[in-house]
Amino acid sequence: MFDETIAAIATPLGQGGLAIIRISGDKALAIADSLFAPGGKSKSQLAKAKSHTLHYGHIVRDERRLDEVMVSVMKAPATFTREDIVEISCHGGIRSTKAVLDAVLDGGARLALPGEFTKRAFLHGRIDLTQAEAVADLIHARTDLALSAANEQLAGKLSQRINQLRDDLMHVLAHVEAHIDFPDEDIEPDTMNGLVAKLENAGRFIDELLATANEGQLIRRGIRVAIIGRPNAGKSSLLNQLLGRDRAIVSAVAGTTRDTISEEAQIRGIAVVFVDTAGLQESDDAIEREGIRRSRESLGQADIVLHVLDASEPLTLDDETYLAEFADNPRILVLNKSDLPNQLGQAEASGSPSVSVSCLDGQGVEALKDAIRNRVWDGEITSEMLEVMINSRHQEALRRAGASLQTAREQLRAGTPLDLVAVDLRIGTDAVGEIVGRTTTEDLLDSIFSTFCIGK
Ligand SMILES: Nc1nc2c(ncn2[C@@H]2O[C@H](COP(=O)(O)OP(=O)(O)OP(=O)(O)O)[C@@H](O)[C@H]2O)c(=O)[nH]1
Ligand SMILES: [Mg+2]
Repeated sequence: MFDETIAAIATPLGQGGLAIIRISGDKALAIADSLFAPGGKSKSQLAKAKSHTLHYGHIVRDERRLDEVMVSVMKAPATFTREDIVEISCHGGIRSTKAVLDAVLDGGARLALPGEFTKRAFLHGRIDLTQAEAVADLIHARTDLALSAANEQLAGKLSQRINQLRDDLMHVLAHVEAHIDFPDEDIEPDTMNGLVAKLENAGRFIDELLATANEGQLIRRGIRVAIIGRPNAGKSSLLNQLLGRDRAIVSAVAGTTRDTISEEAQIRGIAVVFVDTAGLQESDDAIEREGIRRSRESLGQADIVLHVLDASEPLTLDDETYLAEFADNPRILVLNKSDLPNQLGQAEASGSPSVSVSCLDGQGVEALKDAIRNRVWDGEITSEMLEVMINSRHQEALRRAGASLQTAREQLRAGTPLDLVAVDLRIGTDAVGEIVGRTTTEDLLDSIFSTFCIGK
């Protein structure tokens, strides 16, 4: 299918214990043999070796040893790309790894594009498109939940459901198309009811899948949480508490934090980027103004706002301004300094949950973590949920499919000519097929695989 043999360094660039150079394609074995001097007792060529075997030796170029290596030989078709694959494990130095890669490229391989190994695995039918995406999700997973979801998708849990859906739709389409050829024959009422029921089931199923989109985004991408409040309320102290380490400078001087500070933590299984801000008050100072601009910017990107109030003091005008300003944001009021006598009373803010904490001794911080988690996702995260977590590409395709299938269903009921019904049915079926990659375009594949790393 592909003429070119591709190669890339599959491990991160840098100094490490090992680095792996991956070669895939018809010439993989020949190229490796042209560079490989077997060591130890074995003198046999890699091309003659059994599949899935490991070989010790040296990479030699112009009679100069570049590196002492282990070479794995994996012959088509039982490989990741379904092509011959050779993987050279070198010492993980930047220079030596580059030298081995250069030798492989000069030997006739081409440098692989991002995700090109996985793309070949897809184009050769080894995995479908949702599984290819799961490979990227797996690499990028930042939490255990994201990892589990990626593993389920890689195992084909989502594919199975999508393929079943597509089969059902193909069945309806085949019926409808068969009757287009015999316009004198009406579809029997019973059959017609059966077809409409199938489309109704498909619509319900699509809605169920669509309902997992938010969770999917949340698990894969995590959320951003901005910490705001007037100077000295304890924003930086709260950041440090949530991270469990001393990240931001805390002091009794108002206006300590002038830049925005973002750090990621895992909160109840969700990746959360916390952004400590510099406050929002008017200022004449140029640096402070820039800090305020950045605070506003991070507020715009935040999924949740943590509004910190100093509960040891009565509510100030600034507090009230911010309370009013962020009334429409998903927010949690953090009543800080609970170790001191309360002067604030219960902060009034309709609909916003509030949590009392002390950043001095950590009291209430665990309850705040629960509140953050519940603000974005109230309910259990079950293992069934992790099995299907659609991403935004799947969501978009399912929406299109849902709309076309609904039209087709209404037309079918209304007795619209079947050739018209078939058009919408086909659009819907194709949209479902896009998810697993039965129907694709080069643009779609490019947009998916370009997000991969080189060597994957
Ligand atoms: N007693 C008590 N003091 C606290 C608590 N949290 C913070 N403080 C103190 O409040 C002062 C301000 O804390 P910061 O965390 O620097 O407050 P901030 O909101 O980041 O302040 P700016 O960066 O200046 O806007 C420091 O002296 C902290 O030690 C708390 O829960 N209890
Ligand atoms: Mg601060």
